[in-house]
Formats: sequence, C-alpha cells, structure tokens
Amino acid sequence: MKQYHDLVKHVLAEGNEKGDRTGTGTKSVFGYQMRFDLSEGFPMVTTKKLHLKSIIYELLWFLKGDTNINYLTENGVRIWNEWADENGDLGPVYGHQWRNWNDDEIDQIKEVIHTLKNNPNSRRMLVSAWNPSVLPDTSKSFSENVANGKAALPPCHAFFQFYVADGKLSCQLYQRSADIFLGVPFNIASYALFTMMMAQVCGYQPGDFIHTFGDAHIYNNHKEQLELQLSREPRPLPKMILNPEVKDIFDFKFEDFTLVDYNPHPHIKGVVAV
Ligand code: THF
Repeated sequence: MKQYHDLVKHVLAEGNEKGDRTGTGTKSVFGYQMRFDLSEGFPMVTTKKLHLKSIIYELLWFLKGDTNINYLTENGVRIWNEWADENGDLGPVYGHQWRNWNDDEIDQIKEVIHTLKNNPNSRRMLVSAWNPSVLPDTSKSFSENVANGKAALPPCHAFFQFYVADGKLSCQLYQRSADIFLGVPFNIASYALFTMMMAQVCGYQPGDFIHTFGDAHIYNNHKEQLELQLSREPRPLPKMILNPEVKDIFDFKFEDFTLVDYNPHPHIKGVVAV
C-alpha cells in the first residue's frame, strides 16, 4: 500500500517535533490526504500483519450503537480497554453519536442510508461523531468524565461524508488526530469495509475511500517499528468478500466477512499512547 508508506515517509521527513497530551512526543504534520480505489483490492497494510478480527468487531460494535467494551472483550478484542471505566463504559462515544445523537433518537446511519437510496445526488450525506455537548473535561480522568455523562475521549475519526457517481459509492473521512503506526491501518481498513457494506445495502458498487487528516503523527516510540516496516516490500492487496445476502447494514455478523489472499509480513508490536 504505497499511500500508507508515502504518508509515513512524509511525516518522518517533514513532520514537526511536537509534544502531546499523552506525554510521549511525536512528529506531526497538519493536513494530508490519501485515496484508495476499492476496486483495486482491500486496503489493508501488507508490511505488517493486521488483526482484522479487532477491526470487524469494532465496526459492528459502532453500528450497534454500543459504547460498553463488554461486547468487544467477549469477542477477544482489547483495543478499547485502556479508556473504559470499571463497568466497561466509555460514555457517549462513536456508536452513541452515530445511532442516538444526544439521546434524541436521531439515527444518523439510518438517515444517511435513506438519503443514499432516495436522493444519491445529495451533498448532505454526512455522519458526525463530533458532538461538543459531550466532549470530556481534560482536567478530569476518563472515568470521571464518563460518570458525568461525557465521552472518555473525543472522537478521532470525527465525521464522514458519502458521494455517489456512476453507480459507485465513495466515502471521505475527516480524522482530526491520527496515530500513524497503530490507529491509521485500523482506520483505513475499518472505513473501507464500512464503505463496502454501505454500497452493498444501498445498491452501489464500492468507489473510493478518501482519508483526510488533521494532525497526523508518529509517536517517538513507534519510529523504529516504522523504519522496519518501510524496509519491507509491499505485497499485493487482499480481497474482501461480503456475504451478498445481507441487505440491511445492521444485519452484518462477523461470519459475513471473508478476507482472501492476505499474505502480510509478520506483525510488529508497538505500545499504545493512553
Ligand atoms: N489512542 C492512540 N494513542 N492511538 C490510537 O490509534 C487510538 N485509537 C483508538 C482510541 N485511542 C487511540 C483505539 N484504537 C490498537 C489499535 C487501535 C486502537 C487502539 C489500540 C492496538 O494496540 N493495535 C495493536 C494490537 C491489535 C490487536 O490487539 O487487535 C496493533 O498492533 O495493531 C484509534 O482510533
């Protein structure tokens, strides 16, 4: 995946040395865009092995409107553990905003599907997870914020828009903050998969996934891992096959996804900044 390697090279070469909330330190750029034509294969990095199971369960969890990590941990997914309170709650994060904005029964996913099916030329097909009324107070802990009805963390992938042309569905994501080594490969695969699922249930072919960044950063303790990754030769992209019987976005199950021809280089470990 040339796009990802180009991003890494760009940030290593041009990034600003910048401190951050987690105290780890980063190299960072502001503003960058990648484009993935989903007809060319499923955009999953091949220069390290990605844990697709975590990506699929996380996406199904968002779509359920669930914000408690129990569903994830029951399925062996640990990627949200660091931020949850003692009951596993994260407060009104992604799933809540997507499906039940401000507890107002505003279901942004249902509404965007309705528009995609009935008025695909619309320029209003957006979903926002960024809700200023529930942003956390940064002087408080994750669990204190959750106890106060706030989100443990503000959303990193903040909002996305759909676009239909020539029978193809494209999606553009704005990600305000991007952890290039750990998060970004997950985020690309997750939104690419979501775009394919939305295309199937709305009767389109998958088009492009466009990934637009605000602060895209490499944590200082991920630099060695990324140098190793850059030294590896990218391999052909795998293909993702969805169960064609599924016609409702909320009916997808883990078993409906089949990845074929994924032959990555070995996994590379990195510590997540909390
Ligand atoms: N915080 C930080 N610092 N980085 C992030 O990418 C991130 N997220 C979510 C919320 N806060 C974040 C959580 N998403 C991993 C991957 C995604 C995460 C958090 C952690 C991770 O550790 N991945 C390992 C293990 C994978 C696994 O066990 O499944 C990896 O090697 O990929 C970004 O949205």
